[in-house]
Amino acid sequence: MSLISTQTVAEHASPESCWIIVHGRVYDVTEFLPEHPGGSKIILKYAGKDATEAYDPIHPPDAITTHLPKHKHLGPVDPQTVVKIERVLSEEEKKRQELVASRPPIDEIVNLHDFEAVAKAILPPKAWAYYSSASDDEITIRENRAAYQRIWFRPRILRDVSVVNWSTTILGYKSSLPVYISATALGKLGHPDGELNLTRAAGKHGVIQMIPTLASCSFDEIVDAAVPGQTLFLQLYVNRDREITKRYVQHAEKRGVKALFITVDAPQLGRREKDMRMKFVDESGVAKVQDGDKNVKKDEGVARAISSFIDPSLSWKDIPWFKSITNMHIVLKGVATPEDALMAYDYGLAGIVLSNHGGRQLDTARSGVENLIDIVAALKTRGPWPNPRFAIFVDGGVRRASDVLKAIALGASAVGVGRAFMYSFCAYGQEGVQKAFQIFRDELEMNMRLIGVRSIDELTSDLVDASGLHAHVGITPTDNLYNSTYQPLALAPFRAK
Ligand code: 173
Repeated sequence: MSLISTQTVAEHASPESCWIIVHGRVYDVTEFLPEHPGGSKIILKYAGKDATEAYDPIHPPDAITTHLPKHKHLGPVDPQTVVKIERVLSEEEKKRQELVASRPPIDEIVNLHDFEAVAKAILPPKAWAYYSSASDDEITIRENRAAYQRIWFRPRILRDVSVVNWSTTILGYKSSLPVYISATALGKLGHPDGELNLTRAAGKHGVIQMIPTLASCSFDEIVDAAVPGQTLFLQLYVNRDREITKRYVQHAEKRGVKALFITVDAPQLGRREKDMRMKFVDESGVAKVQDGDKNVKKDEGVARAISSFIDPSLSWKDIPWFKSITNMHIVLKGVATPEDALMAYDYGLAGIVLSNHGGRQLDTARSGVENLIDIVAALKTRGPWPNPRFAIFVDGGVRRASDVLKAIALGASAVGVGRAFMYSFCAYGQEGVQKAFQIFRDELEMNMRLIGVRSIDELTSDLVDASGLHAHVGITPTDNLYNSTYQPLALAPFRAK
C-alpha cells in the first residue's frame, strides 16, 4: 500500500471530504460524520490532521477499524512528511505536572479517601469533572456515603477471632475479597494504561473485575491482560442495533467471561453538571458559553456525547432474548425496588445489583444499601434465603471495609466498588489498585475481629442496627474525609459582553 503524505491529508479538511490520521494511518470519515456518536463537530476539528491524541482516551484502539468500512481505510501516512510539533504546555498543565511529580509516596496512603484526594489534585480538570460528577444536585452521591453512617454495629465478643478469612465466592467464582471491581467508563482519561491497571492488579490478587462496555481499552486488550483462570464479568450497555449487542455478548462468552451485568438504570444518561460545564471551556481555558456558537451542544458532557447508541426501548420483553443468546449468568445492574427485584427473580436471572449508578443517574434515588432491606424481605417470600440461585449485590459509596461488612450482614453477596479503584489507578497506576486491595484486607481483618466474625458467611443481620437507615432527616455526623474531596457545584459564571 502506498504511503500518503500529510500534505495530501491536509487537503481533505472539510465536511465534504474529511480525512483524519489515527495511529499513523489515514481514514476517510466523510460519510461517517453524521453517525459519530460524539457528533461531527469534534471530528471536523481534526479534519486533515492527526487526531490520535484526542481519539485515544475516548475510544478503544480498534473502534475506528471495526466501525469504518474497509475501503475507507486509506493506508499508512508517510512518516517522512510528518512534522513534529513541539507541544506548548499551558501554565495550568505545567502546574498539574508538578503536582503529579510531587504527589505523596504511595506508602503514605492509608485509606481509600486518600486516593481520591490525590486524583482530584493531579487529574486533568476534564477527567476529574467526568469521573467525580453526579446528577443534578448530587444528593444521591452523598447519600450513598451517608447511608452507611446510619448503620451501626452490634459487635459480639469472646468468639476466638485469632484466624479470620474474608475470601468468598461471587456467582460461584472464587474471590479473595467480598468486593468486585465495578465498571467505570473511559479509564484512559485518568491514566495511560486505563482499565489494564485494574485487570493486572486483579489478576495478581484474585479479585474479580467487571469490564465496562465503554472502556478506553478494547475488550480484547483487557481479556488478554488477564492471567489464566482470572475471573472477568462484563457490564453491558444494550445497543439499539441488537446484532451488535449479540456479537459483543457472544464474543465475551467465547473469551471466557463468566457473567453479564446488564445496566438497566440508564435509558437516558443523567445530567452531570460538572461534566456539562467542562464542554464550555476550550484549551485556553476560555468559557465558550456566550460565544454564540450554535453548534456547541451546551447540554452535553463527555458521557452524554458518547451514549447515543444506548437503547432506551430496552424492556422486560428482551430478557428471554438475552437468555437465548448466552449461557453466562445474567444480572441486572441498577435495580432499586422489591417489585423489580421479584421480577428479576421470576424471570430466572442470576441476580441483581442494587445500584444508583454512583449517584450519576436519578438524583434523590435511595442508596442501594437502604433498598437492600426491603428487597431481601421481599425475596424471602419466594422461599428459603439466602438462595444459592439468586445473588444480590450492592454498590455506591463504599470506601471502607466496614461498609462492605454492613451490606453483607444485611444480605448482599458481595459489594461493587467503582470510583475508589479508578481513583487508585489515576493516582498510582496498577500499584495503586494493589494498595487499595491491601487497605481493604487490613480493614476487613480488623473489623471482622472487632465484630466477632471469622468468615464472610458468619455475617448476619443481628450484627448491625439498621433501624435508623430509612430516616432521611436528622443528625448525620460530618464526614470530614469525604467532605474534603467532595467538590461543590458551581453557579453559572457572569461575563462582561
Ligand atoms: O456513568 C457513566 O458515565 C456511564 O455509565 C457512561 C454511559 C455512557 C457513556 C459514557 C459513560
